[in-house]
Amino acid sequence: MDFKGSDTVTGPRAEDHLPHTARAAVKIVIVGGFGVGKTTMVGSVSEIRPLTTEETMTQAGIGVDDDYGSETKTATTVAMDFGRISLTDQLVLYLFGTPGQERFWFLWNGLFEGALGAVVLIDTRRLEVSFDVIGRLEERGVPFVVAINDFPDAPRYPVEDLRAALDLPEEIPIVRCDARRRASSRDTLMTLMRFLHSLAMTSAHR
Ligand SMILES: Nc1nc2c(ncn2[C@@H]2O[C@H](COP(=O)(O)OP(=O)(O)OP(=O)(O)O)[C@@H](O)[C@H]2O)c(=O)[nH]1
Ligand SMILES: [Mg+2]
Repeated sequence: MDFKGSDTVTGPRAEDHLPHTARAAVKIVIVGGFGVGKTTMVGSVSEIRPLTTEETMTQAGIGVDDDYGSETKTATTVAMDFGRISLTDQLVLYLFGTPGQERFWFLWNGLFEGALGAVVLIDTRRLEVSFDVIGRLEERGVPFVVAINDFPDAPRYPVEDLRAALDLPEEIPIVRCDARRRASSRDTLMTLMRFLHSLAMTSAHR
């Protein structure tokens, strides 16, 4: 029977297969406020075609949604982003991007389940939203690094000023990144993995 309009289901592509050398798979979440570049980061770094759940922002959402930047941004994540990257031959990260609009934040709990660590993306034009984001990670005990996604018209504060403003302890890494660039997003994930490794080493020696 012909199902009119249904998509053709194709088999996995060669690049969808896990490298046969892969030994460990880790779940990482990419969090942050509305429009900070979470979907962009998952998309730039993923080696498989990322799964996105973006919906067009409607007029109805304006005023209900955080409407910052809605003149230029036309789509928003309503459930999650998903991607995958092999950081080394042996280590594979599964990336889950959260929705940024506060009305979808109830989904975060499920997304945090089993996550080894998180990247908090921040936009220095709207630092205040990061307090809630960081608070939620702290509540759930998910270790994180902070990545400043540099937008062209965003103020460039020294990292130490941002650390003080966000009230972050010395050991939490803060990096600058451009979520649109694969190398930059990959470096951010490397920083997170190094941080998680150092935490594991510290607790092993206690
Ligand atoms: N200049 C610049 N623009 C960026 C960067 N990252 C993302 N953008 C742009 O910012 C907009 C928002 O990016 P998204 O990836 O949709 O942000 P998001 O955090 O997933 O948004 P929500 O899911 O709605 O919370 C897009 O138009 C991107 O092209 C960046 O590093 N620099
Ligand atoms: Mg998104």
